[in-house]
Amino acid sequence: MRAPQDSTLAEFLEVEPRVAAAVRKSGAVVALESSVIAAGLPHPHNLEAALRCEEAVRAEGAIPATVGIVHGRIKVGMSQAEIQAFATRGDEIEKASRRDLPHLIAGRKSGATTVAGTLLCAGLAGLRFFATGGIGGVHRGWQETLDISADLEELPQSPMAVVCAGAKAILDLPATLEYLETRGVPVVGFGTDEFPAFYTRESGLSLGQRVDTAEEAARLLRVKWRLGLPGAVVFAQPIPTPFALPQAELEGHIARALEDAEAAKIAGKDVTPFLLARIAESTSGASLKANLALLENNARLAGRIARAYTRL
Ligand code: PSU
Ligand code: MN
Repeated sequence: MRAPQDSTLAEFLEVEPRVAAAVRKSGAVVALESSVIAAGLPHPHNLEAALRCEEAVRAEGAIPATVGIVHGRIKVGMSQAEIQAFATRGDEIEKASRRDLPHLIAGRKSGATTVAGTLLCAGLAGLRFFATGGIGGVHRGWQETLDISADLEELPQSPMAVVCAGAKAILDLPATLEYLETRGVPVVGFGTDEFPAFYTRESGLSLGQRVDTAEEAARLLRVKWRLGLPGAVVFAQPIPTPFALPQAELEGHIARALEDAEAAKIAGKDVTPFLLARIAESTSGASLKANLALLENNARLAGRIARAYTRL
């Protein structure tokens, strides 16, 4: 892993001093994405989510580092003011996945990093742990569109523990798991035998790999990386039960969102933000609460796994 003090990288990469110190000392640092702030959630819930996630990581004794591109510089450990700006001016902030980095940095623009973008940027700074809500995946209808999230290409090459609540059922979840299997990315249920589907605890898709404690998760990570196997391990943790949404209701919302996207001819990088916004609108309050609860829960677990890893 290239260190942040690498002089070529320093031109583009700014690691917040406390984050850099923690990476050197214990390694118990948890990266958080900024796409969920700028595009995934409406104001002021996005700001609340971002701050609650950082706090949850701290409560576990780890250091949070929210990642984004600010005026052409990769920030690993965004300031409160920067997070606030992303939360309030989301429409001016571009989506930042792997392919967008040269364009954003060379143009001195700001970009909210997706899972793929965050894994890449956090990896440049030597981070090993990451929490998000849901990973991107293979889109329904991929046979026609070839729409497969760059997240699925980043996971096989980024040595990171990725804690999520599975992926939203707006995606083709069986195809998403097949793709990860092909690319050799372990998807491990945390306290579950099934791949969770973000708002719901179940998807009907069994995983065959499960851990129940942060210590078990840490041991699995150690084995993977000691073996020299590159890439991430996905820990899929179901949404806390009180916040889970009824499955049947959700399917209706998802079907309508997909129809709307097709009618409006949404394509490319706009597909996911469009679907997320539609689902958020149609499910209103309950889905927001659910979203915040699972984000915080995942940040907490990532903090706990990071700490457990340092104790091995
Ligand atoms: N899924 C969610 N919430 C999100 C995203 C996905 O439930 O906020 C965001 C993440 O940043 C993810 C990105 O990395 O969307 C995937 O976009 P795409 O499908 O265009 O790769
Ligand atoms: Mn896409």
